[in-house]
Amino acid sequence: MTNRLDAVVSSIVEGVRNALREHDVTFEEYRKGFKFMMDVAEAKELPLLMDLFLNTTIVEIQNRQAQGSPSDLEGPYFRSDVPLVTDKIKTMPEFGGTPLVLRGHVKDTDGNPVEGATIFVWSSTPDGKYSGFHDNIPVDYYRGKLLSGAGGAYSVESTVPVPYQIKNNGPTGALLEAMGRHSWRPAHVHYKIRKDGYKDLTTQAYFEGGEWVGDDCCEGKLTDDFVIAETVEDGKHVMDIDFVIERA
Ligand code: MBD
Ligand code: FE
Repeated sequence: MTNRLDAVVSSIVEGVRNALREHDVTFEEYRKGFKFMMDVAEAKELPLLMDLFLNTTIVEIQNRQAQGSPSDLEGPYFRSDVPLVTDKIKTMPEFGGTPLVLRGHVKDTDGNPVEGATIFVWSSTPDGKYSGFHDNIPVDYYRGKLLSGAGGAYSVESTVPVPYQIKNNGPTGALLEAMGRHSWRPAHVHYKIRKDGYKDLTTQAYFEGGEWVGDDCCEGKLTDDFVIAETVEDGKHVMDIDFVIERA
């Protein structure tokens, strides 16, 4: 019997060793890298660092086999302790922001509607912050969970998010800057769809033509499926998405 853990870890170590050899990495550089990892842990940025470099690869592997909608990064800002919302997600008037209606259906892989699925949605404030993480914005703002109703339909109103920048006051952002890379993600809405008997679907949607779409610092958006051409109805932007979830 082969030991999968040994196989995977040995390959990872060998890959890293080859990179060190290829670039004749010195002791001094090695120590800097070491310190960087200690800093990342101390700043609690490990989830962010993993999203930035490796998580997309796992998503890519999963999407190769997926029969339902494509997955995307969960990102570091998911919270499950959010209120049930039926109509409007709480937003802060002082932030302004354009109204955004998120609507569509949840279906199974045979095209049948799925009622009673929980749909977590979360997105940034109109100034690029996440509630529950930044600036003491309470966790019941700019996020919520909905239930799909008759015909698998869901609909809720929030505000249009903006591109998100990984701040360079932490080690991860500082690394990107030192590498000469940008640290922007295109504006996006996060979704997690959960229903007993089905696999969780964690994904994101983007705005067609939006800044950084196709040039995401986290290399998200592995598929064009959820780059959405919004429509505008009565001054409200509309992001209309049908999600297909797979039986567990
Ligand atoms: C985000 O908002 C995000 O969604 C990801 C994947 C990484 C950093 C910030
Ligand atoms: Fe995000």
